[in-house]
Amino acid sequence: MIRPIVVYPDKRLKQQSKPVTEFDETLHTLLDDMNETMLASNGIGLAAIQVGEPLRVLIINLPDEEGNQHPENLIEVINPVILEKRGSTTYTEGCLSVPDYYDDVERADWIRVEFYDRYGNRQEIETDGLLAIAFQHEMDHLEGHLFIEKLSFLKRKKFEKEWKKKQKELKEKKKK
Ligand code: Y12
Ligand code: CO
Repeated sequence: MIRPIVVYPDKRLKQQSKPVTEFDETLHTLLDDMNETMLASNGIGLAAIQVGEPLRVLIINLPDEEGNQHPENLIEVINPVILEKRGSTTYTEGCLSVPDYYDDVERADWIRVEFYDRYGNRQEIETDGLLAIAFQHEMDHLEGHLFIEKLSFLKRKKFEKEWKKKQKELKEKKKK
């Protein structure tokens, strides 16, 4: 089932997500719904809080060179912890909870992460490039942080101004 995506500035996005304790059917349904929701919105990553569930759950599915996403590339990540990180890289990020806004964000270039799969099995991954960026972006959601918080003061001010203008325009359009 596709679930509605929580959009900025909804307060729920500031919530700290809680660890998963039960690797049961409810969790599996959440993961399946998140995947359906992410694919329907052309996303490559999604955290549970973005569908209103304050749990430490996220999914990532990076597209191939042709831009296609494959089910076998889906990574389901539960209770992740970054064990090690190195270097720095900058990438123009976007977020389904901040639609139609993209900006450069600096993050670690390489990370080692521990997490659990949907059955409660411990996993470890060492990764760099886009996958490392996606992990860090989605893990920020678990702490109640969005990529726009990493913008410079001036860029953030410009974003807020543009965002308010867009919301106003959308409101006016709905009235008609
Ligand atoms: C690198 C950078 C950021 C991430 C986090 C995951 N981000 C996304 O999945 C963003 C998806 C997104 C999709 C949009 O929709 C379309 O392109 C049709 C979009 O545009 C609108 O909503 C209008 C914005 C963001 C992982 C790796
Ligand atoms: Co996001």
